[in-house]
Amino acid sequence: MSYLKPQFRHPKLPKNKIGYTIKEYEGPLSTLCAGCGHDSISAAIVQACFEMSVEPHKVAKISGIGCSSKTPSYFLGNSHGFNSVHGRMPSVATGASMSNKDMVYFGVSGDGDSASIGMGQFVHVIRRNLNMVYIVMNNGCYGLTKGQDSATADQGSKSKAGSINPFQAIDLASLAIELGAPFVAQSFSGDKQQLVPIIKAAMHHKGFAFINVISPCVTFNNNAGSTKSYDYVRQHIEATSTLDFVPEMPAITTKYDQGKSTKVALHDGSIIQLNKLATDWNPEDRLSVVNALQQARLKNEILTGLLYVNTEWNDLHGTLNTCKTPLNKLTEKDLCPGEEILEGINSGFR
Ligand SMILES: Cc1ncc(C[n+]2csc(CCOP(=O)(O)OP(=O)(O)O)c2C)c(N)n1
Ligand code: SF4
Repeated sequence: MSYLKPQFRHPKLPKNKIGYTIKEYEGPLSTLCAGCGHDSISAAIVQACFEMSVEPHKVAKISGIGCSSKTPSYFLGNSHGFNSVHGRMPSVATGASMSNKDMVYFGVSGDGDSASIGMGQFVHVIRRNLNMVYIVMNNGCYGLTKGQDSATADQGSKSKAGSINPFQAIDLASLAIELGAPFVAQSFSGDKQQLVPIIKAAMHHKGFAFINVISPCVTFNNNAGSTKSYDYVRQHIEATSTLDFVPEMPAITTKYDQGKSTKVALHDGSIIQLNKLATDWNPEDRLSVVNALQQARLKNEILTGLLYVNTEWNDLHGTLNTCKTPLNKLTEKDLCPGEEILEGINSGFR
């Protein structure tokens, strides 16, 4: 295997709205195992950022620890990144976002990173509705430490070593919906066609956007008996919808109706166009989504697509009424506005 990524690209690669080719969004060669689902998710993030014409320096990638958390080293090489501590990505993302709300924040985590050591951080970042895209690359095991079962491994599933998992699985998508996450999607690393528009919609959603992506670990959890293997997922996947994302259109307020299609308008006028496949499911009704997820679980199916969306909720900046200007853009005059103004502020507290 070569450890040098070829630099050559076709000279006529298509350019996006800001004049960049996809090369500007790629990163160095991945050192993950060949065939790891995580690399496909990285490729989907690169594609989504290219298509959204986001300026790479306006993106921050923050991760915890694990093979999944290593991936930000291999995509968006011109963006900011912070590979933090196991399970602590959300608090680092919160700090970064509080100091600069003008960036797109990608939080990248694994099922071990989010559903065990980082569970406390996961639930609280949802509760606070931080404006970020939170991606869990979910392989049902701790890949980096050689494949121990994680808390999302399904009860009864078999590890490569042959042991049966006796514990119930934590369903991160259901949990996120229960906790009030305003955007929850689920996908499969092998389905770029579905994943790319989901990531684009999540980037434009103002508030917490959670994407649980089933991402097989080819080295430790791709065996018969695993419910996170490529074969199992391909046989049990069930899409709620197909979707398309249309950025910055004039606001359309059409509501969901009898037909098979739903349009969801985001804050900036962008549109998520959903073509419903599941009949008894409404992505804007929490109860309907919880029901659909439970039904799927009973049938051992993995429901994918944009599961739930609510565009009405205040994100953390809105709730706290934070300063509009990124802290690094504040001048000395902004920070020390003078005695008179300080006196006015102080008297407001008396
Ligand atoms: C505080 C701490 N505890 C334990 C570990 C060991 N450790 C490293 S990665 C990992 C789990 C990774 O699993 P997951 O988040 O699912 O990522 P994957 O490697 O499967 O993508 C663990 C337990 C650590 N690095 N730090
Ligand atoms: S050990 Fe598993 S999760 Fe880690 S890089 Fe290899 S295939 Fe991917």
